[in-house]
Amino acid sequence: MVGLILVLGDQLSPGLSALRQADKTTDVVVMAEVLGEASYVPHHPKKIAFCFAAMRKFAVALQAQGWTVAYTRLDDPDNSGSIVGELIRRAAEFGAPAVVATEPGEWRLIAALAECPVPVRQISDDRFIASHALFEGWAEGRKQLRMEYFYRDMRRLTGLLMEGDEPSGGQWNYDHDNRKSIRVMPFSGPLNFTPDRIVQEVLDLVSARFGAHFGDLTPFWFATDTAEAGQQLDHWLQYGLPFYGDFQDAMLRDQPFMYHSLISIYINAGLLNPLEVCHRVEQEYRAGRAPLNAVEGFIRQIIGWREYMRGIYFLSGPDYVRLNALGHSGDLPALFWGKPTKMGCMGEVVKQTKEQAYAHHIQRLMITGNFALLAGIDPYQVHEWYLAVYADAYEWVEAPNVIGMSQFADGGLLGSKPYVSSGNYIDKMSDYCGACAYKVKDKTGPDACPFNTLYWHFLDRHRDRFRANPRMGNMYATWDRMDADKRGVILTEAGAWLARLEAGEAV
Ligand code: FAD
Ligand code: DLZ
Ligand code: SF4
Repeated sequence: MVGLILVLGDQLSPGLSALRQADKTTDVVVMAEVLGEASYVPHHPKKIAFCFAAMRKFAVALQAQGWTVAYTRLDDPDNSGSIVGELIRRAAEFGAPAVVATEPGEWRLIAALAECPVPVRQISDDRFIASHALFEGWAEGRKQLRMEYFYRDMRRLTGLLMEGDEPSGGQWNYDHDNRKSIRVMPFSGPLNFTPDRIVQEVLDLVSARFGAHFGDLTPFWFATDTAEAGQQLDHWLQYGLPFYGDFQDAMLRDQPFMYHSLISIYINAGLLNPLEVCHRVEQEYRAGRAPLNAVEGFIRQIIGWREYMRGIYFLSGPDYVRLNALGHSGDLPALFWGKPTKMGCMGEVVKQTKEQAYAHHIQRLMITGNFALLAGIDPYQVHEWYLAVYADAYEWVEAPNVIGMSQFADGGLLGSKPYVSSGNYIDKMSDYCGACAYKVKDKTGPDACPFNTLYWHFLDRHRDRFRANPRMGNMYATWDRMDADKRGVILTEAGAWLARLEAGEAV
């Protein structure tokens, strides 16, 4: 009897659990480009193009291995527009009574498959190191779910950077070595792949159908299959990794990529395997080609943060994205969609996001995220923006990063204090302030950097929640020591600035 095997756009791994348990001689693989997935948030055109091109190439590779693939293109006349619709259609076409799917990375789709009239058996996605059961077991009974402790367990479990029972170099975490700023950028960034025929066809389609979405479709340079993604990894291991740790948090104008690996796009879609990537990175350390702070820093991001974020997402349930612990209700300002702003840092990161569907971690956390938090924007709107604009964004990883880490909307489940800063931090880590209409050194007055006044406004309006937080005591002590008149001026100026932002002024 024919069985259907669903492969989603972020499940492009030959070793996918649903494929492993299937029989190529009888089963049919279903893959579908559908409007529902491409537009439930207005995804960046580069992200849609990447997804469709990688799906088409994966389907070709499966066929070459002897699989029967029922592939629906977006413009196929019979396309029903949704994943469930395509399963119903293909079940009727092949006389298949049931479907097997690797569990999707989003509650929305898990629920849709559970309600599909053709029964769908959802099996676990074992491309991750920590299963749901492992994470639940780790979380059980803990008052606080701190990534650092989870990460140590992942090091022990995988044996990565371990010397027996001890961490390589004697320390678990070398983050304090990873905060250097930089003013000149010698590394030219990721490899650029010239679109081949398949990619070009997809670009034409995306341009015609999704041209109105925020973001530049071209130049399109992403890798779109495992071989190309592997080339990008090799390139970065050689030229980027050795410096990755030192300058991980640095930001420069017109340098969107710095020493970052650009592989989240490929790992999240299934083109690269996270554990294999970590073993390659460890090898660079063992061979003396990359320093420990870089290698540990990178491995922590993958087996620590990435796994931990997924654990939090599935532990917290479908309502997690609606959390709003700080009661923020401002609308997402138009400047997030590229409307003019006088803030150099925000203008730069949004421009780069529009061009590349990429921003590195500190840009996401300490520029756009920091700003949205200080300005009191509704976290759900912030979440939808991040999910739409970044090529690596899928809800299981995006939501905990945005709702939890960046917006503190989960009330501190994930982080012990909010990631907020004044302009001083941005000035230290970037060259943005030098080209800004505002003055980062001005604390008040017409030219004062908005981050400077908004920072105190945030602390002041959330005093009841954060005053007793031991990690924030110094900030409140500084605020309380300030002259009362000065505090009044700061709060008045911040309020007026926010009112102008809300009124749609190009502030
Ligand atoms: P590198 O700096 O080279 O890092 C190496 C790898 O570590 C990444 O490829 C990624 O797989 C992993 N990683 C690093 N940090 C994290 C993290 N916090 N959570 C999960 N994985 C991590 N990452 C996504 O993959 N998708 C998202 O939608 C996403 N949204 C984010 C939103 C916010 C507000 C913040 C602060 C972070 C977000 N991140 C997200 C995490 C991080 O910014 C990206 O993984 C990273 O920028 C990807 O670029 P890279 O591959 O060049 O990363
Ligand atoms: C992101 C995305 C897009 C843009 N389009 C499709 C699609 O047409 N078909 C598909 O199978 N998957 C797509 N995806 C990825 C899914 O949205 C993703 O599988 C879910 O969000 C779960 O992570
Ligand atoms: Fe951003 Fe303020 Fe610096 Fe301007 S001065 S770039 S607004 S931090």
